[in-house]
This record gives sequence, C-alpha cells and structure tokens, in this order.
Amino acid sequence: MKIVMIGNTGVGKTTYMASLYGALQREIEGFSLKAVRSDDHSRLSQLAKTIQTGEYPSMTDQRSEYDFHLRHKAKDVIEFSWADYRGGAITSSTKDEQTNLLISDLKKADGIMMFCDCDALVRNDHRSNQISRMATLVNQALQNVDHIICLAIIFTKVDMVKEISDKHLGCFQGMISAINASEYVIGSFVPIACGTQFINVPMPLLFTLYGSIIFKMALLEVEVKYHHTVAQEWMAKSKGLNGLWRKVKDTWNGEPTDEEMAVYLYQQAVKKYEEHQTLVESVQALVDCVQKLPLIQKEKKLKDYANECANISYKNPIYGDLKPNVKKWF
Ligand SMILES: Nc1nc2c(ncn2[C@@H]2O[C@H](COP(=O)(O)OP(=O)(O)OP(=O)(O)O)[C@@H](O)[C@H]2O)c(=O)[nH]1
Ligand SMILES: [Mg+2]
Repeated sequence: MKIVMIGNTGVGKTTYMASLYGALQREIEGFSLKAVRSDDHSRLSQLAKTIQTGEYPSMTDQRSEYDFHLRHKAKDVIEFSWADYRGGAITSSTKDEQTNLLISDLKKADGIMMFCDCDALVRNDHRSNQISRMATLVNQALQNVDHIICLAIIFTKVDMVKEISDKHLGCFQGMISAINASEYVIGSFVPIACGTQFINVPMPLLFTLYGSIIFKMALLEVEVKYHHTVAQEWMAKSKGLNGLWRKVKDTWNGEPTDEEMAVYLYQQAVKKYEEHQTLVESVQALVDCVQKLPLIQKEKKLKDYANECANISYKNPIYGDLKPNVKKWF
C-alpha cells in the first residue's frame, strides 16, 4: 500500500506529514499513526513539536520514504509507505532522477495527495502551485489503472485565506472531469492548516487510505467465503465408502486426509473472519469521516465544492482545534 504526495516547492507537504504525525500520536476518532522505524518516529515527532511553535521545516532536498501503521482503537488497520518529495521534482525534466522516481511512484500509488497552496490559489498565483503540471503527471499515472485510487486535492494554508470561491477552482475543472470519467478514481478536496492553527489535519490521510481499506475488507470477505466453501468440499469428500478409501490411501502415503484438509481450511476461514470483524468498526469510523468531505461527483458544480470546503472548515472544523488556546479560524 503506497501513498504519494505531489506538490510544488513550498506548498506545505513536509509540514503536513510531520504535523499529522504529531497529531495522531493520540487517538482522533479512534485513529492513530505509528512509524515503523524508531528514527522516523523521533524525527517526525520533533518536527511536529517545532511546527506547533510556528517554526517550519526546511526545504526537502530529496525523496524520503516512511513506513507507517494506521491504527484504530489500538488495532492495526493497514500498513503503508508514504513518500515525501522535494517540490522541484514536478517541474524538472524527465532527465532528473527525482522526477523519474516520482513518476514511477505515482504509477504504483494506491493513494495520491495533490498539494496546492490555498493562499497562492486565491491570489491567482498559478506559478506557485503548478497545478497544470501536477494534473499532467497525475493524469499520466491514472491511465490504465486497474485498482481503486483515492486522490485528495489538498488546499494548504487555509489559515491565510478569507474565502475559497468557485472562481478559484476553475483550474481544477480538467482534474474533476478526469476523476469523474474514471471508474477507479475517487477524488475529494480537503482544506487544511498546520502550524499554530490546526484545521482538518487527519482528513487527507484518512481519505487517501479509504479505498485501500475498503478493498482490504472486501478481499477478506471473499477469502472467508472461499476457505469456507473449499473446507466444505473436503468434508464432503471425506464421507462414505469412497471417503474411507481416500483416508486409507492418504494415511498410507503420509499425506493429509480430507478431514484434516477441511479442518485446516475452516481454521483459515475463522482467522480471516476475525481479521474482517476487526476492520468493520474501523471502516465505519472511516466512512463517517469521509462522508463529511467535498467528494468529487458528477452532478456537482464548482460552487458546490467551494460551499462544501467552506462548510467543513469555516463553520464546522473537523478536528479543528487539537490544542488548547488555538484561535478559531474566523
Ligand atoms: N500559514 C501557514 N503556512 C504554512 C502551512 N504549511 C506550510 N506553511 C509554510 O509553507 C512553507 C513550506 O512548507 P514545507 O512543508 O517545507 O513545503 P514543502 O511542500 O515540503 O516544500 P519542498 O520541500 O520544497 O517541496 C513553510 O516554511 C511555512 O512557512 C500552514 O498550514 N499555514
Ligand atoms: Mg518538503
């Protein structure tokens, strides 16, 4: 399971990753995050603390990949890797090693976070965001996909803007059409802020992992049914005279008997069922979170997305204030 972040230099990718990691050291709606390697844990936790004081990280100079466990109520939900790039990788030529790595990562991604500086967006500063360049790279990566991909279009630094209106979203029209045309891509806009103010910080990650977690649950369901059916088939074979004959033959040859095969497959079915049950509660919590987001859907207009962005962050910040004494956004 792989998540890739894409966004021009200075839009806030590293700030987001570290802030999220810091925030999810305690449970939010039951979810928490754990780095697999202890040095990554120390680095990200330290960075998160520094960011909360208003001091931001320095520019990323090369790709770094982190491995995490998303947990829900102290149980593992999914393990995933998450790559952070230097923003320059999106504008460099394909001769650049980092750019090639980004393109190949995007092709393998299960979830994509596309970062856009909201302050630059409302100032119509398109150079700072390079949206059309990102859209080209993402569209290339989405050609011929055969698995579900969640694509979060993340508006960073919303603490710096007064309003997001439909006229600011026109540059996403191409992306919206591509997402609506694909049966595999689920898209959403997510406004966030990190630093001295915290707005919607867990949402981009939860949304990006959503498709893979749903897929994992569906796969477990299929596995339970499969193991159960095959177990029944072995059990049926073990019955009657023919079954007795097969048992003698298997025992003579030192091979597992039909009954032993049936028991083994039942045990597998039970194991998969237990895994599935653990996921059900987490998926319900995830669906509750994701439903509040401005999901990209065919019938919606740009105005609808602008209104929904305003509703989730201006009036009803989802997990808006994680710290005491944080000023409300407006
Ligand atoms: N006001 C505000 N500023 C932010 C926020 N997030 C990031 N910034 C500012 O944006 C700058 C760049 O953030 P980074 O996280 O380093 O950006 P990046 O996308 O990782 O940049 P590269 O590593 O160069 O690709 C920071 O130094 C902050 O000044 C935010 O939520 N609010
Ligand atoms: Mg960075």
